Amino acid sequence: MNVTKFIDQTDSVRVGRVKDDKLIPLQLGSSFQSLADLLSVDDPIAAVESLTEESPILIDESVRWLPPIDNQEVWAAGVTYKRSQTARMEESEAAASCYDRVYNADRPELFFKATPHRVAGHRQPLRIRSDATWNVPEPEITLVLSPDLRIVGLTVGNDMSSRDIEGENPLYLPQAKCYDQCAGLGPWVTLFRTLPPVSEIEVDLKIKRGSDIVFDEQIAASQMARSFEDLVQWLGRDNTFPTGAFLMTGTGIVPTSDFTLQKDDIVNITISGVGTLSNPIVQG
Ligand code: DO4
Ligand code: MG
Repeated sequence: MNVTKFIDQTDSVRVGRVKDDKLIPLQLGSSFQSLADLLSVDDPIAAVESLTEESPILIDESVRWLPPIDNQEVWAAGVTYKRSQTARMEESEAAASCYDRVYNADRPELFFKATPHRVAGHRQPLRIRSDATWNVPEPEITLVLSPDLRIVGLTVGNDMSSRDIEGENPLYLPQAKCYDQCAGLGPWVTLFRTLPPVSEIEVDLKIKRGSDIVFDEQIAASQMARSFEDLVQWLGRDNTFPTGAFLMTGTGIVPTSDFTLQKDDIVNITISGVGTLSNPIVQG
């Protein structure tokens, strides 16, 4: 089951359920006042099914998607795939041993990625920093966590990164990662009672420039060096999330060092069993 947020014809923010090619507005009531409320209960699927549905809208270009987030924090894990480890070690001699050690350590790299106002939804622009020259999207399976840190669903995540800033000095990581429009989430949250086996999940990144596809690569989630559950238990150590959280689980796809994202590129990220998140890129 897929649930999301969008803006309706009266310019109101709504919660909806996506079924095939239809977006079905849901009537929230006193028990559930937001999407985050639905994601917080023991059985979010049953909670969504209990809501009154309005007339379905045919999904076309006119749908105004919003990211499926309310006031949760967005966190991210890093260096969870071999490819990320080698790319970071190439990018920065100074930090190479940090990345090498974290890949093999018990404790993962976890960092604060974004507050909701820095997050873009489906078809909304993502930003390249005006002071950055080497930028990439990072396509990441993103865990949707309830306040008690159960994984209630998955969404598609884009952890936009400025590799020149990150590579200059590892202490610049928060600036390379966290700025306006630095995170993509959506188009919806796919709710699961039982998550699909990791062996069945694939991540696909395609970057379009004009009419050309200038980057096209896939990675199997089974290449991840850590489990989702392990990342979540580290995130939850002495750290509470009263309204839940989103956790990006790291990238296994990093373009070669001669590639940088450009203004007007379109980044399409597909996670099998979830959907495709598409964002145009802006700069300055
Ligand atoms: O330490 C750098 C960031 C790593 C990251 O974002 C990733 O591996 O996805
Ligand atoms: Mg990342």
